[in-house]
Amino acid sequence: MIPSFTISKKSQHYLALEEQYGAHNYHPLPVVLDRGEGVYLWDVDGKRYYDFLSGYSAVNQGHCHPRIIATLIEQAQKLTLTSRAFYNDLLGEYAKYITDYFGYDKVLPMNTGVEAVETALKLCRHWAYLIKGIPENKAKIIVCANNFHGRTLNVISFSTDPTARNDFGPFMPGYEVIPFNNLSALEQALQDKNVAGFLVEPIQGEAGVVVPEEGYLAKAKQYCQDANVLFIADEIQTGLARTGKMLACDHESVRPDILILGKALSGGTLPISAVLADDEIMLTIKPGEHGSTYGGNPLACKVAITSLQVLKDENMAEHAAEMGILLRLGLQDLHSPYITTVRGKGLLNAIIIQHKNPEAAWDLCLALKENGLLAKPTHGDKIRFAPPLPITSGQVADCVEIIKRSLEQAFS
Ligand code: IF1
Repeated sequence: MIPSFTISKKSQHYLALEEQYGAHNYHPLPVVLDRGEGVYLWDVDGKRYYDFLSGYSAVNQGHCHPRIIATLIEQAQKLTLTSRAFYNDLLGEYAKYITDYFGYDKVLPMNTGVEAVETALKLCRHWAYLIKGIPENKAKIIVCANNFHGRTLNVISFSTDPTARNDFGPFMPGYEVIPFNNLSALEQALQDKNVAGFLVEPIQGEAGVVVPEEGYLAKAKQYCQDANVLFIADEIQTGLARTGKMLACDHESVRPDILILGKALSGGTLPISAVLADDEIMLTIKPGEHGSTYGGNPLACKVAITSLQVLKDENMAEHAAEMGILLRLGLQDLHSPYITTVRGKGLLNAIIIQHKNPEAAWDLCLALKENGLLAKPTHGDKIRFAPPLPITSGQVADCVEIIKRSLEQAFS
């Protein structure tokens, strides 16, 4: 059984405030955090934890990375927002930096991940009508079952998760859902001449870190190319060194036609997202056809440049690949009867818990919290293990030990 845990008076105060005055759209683990540094988080009582969620992969560089924070502070005291009604001295510099970094002609800067997904879908439809010549309002975009691309009404229109879409209708038409990691289903769907794009997560994060078979991405890209359909990669969670390469698509040398980034593009400091594409696609959107109040603001531009620089300067992709192997081996070597699967790439990993108690994954996360490691279940029986990328081999070993002890406590 999990050790009986108490919530301190101080923590209860914060939980009560959120309960009373905040929407109840989450069910967080009962821990109240007030400081983060590197791979660590501290709660209001000064207890230290390993962060094994990394803000859902928004904190790849580690909490409050000194170089990113220094840039944030310096620029925040100079100029934060001009709007796109005027030019500023950073958007052009950032646009050149990020397009050189990933090898695309242009970038369209947005804020949240789902805004970038919406932008990519609008670009895809525009390209379909203006370049490919699909009849007006006939463009179709293929997506995968168990996808997660955000929470807007358009994006949940193609979600297959009842919790994400029930009682939010009516939904946006123009999407076709096929099984993930199924090339014949994609080949079949691409027979339709009105297909404009294929939107896919290279690894399905929310679905529980579902890694497709080797070669899936490369073949999917080839099928799309043969059908004159845009391959759109949502790398919001898998990108920026998380899976052991700068992009998860790099594992198969796949170059998406439209690349979507978010989360760690700011190192966890503020919402920054980006859509990258070449001119044929990007220039279909003309002045006045798309925009955002904060998109491309000078503060975001400066922070994003530093966030990207840090990933390369500290070899975070290579390090994530090595630490991911250590973590998965450590978890497999536990030979726990309660862990049926250990899977992932780089430092995007998950375990699947098997136990008669339907709350087993939640109970394990409570035990992990008591033992100084923060993680959260996804879809019931899966627990994502995704620490910030600077984690050391010693810290990985320490965390495997914590997981071992917590399994014994939670399920003994
Ligand atoms: C929540 C999930 C993760 C994403 C991918 C787009 C977005 C996300 C691949 C939208 C965002 C976040 C959203 C947050 C929890 C978290 C999440 F559980 F929801 F699915 F990471 F797996 N594409 N994922 O993962 O980006 O608009 O949020 O910036 O909504 O609960 P956003």
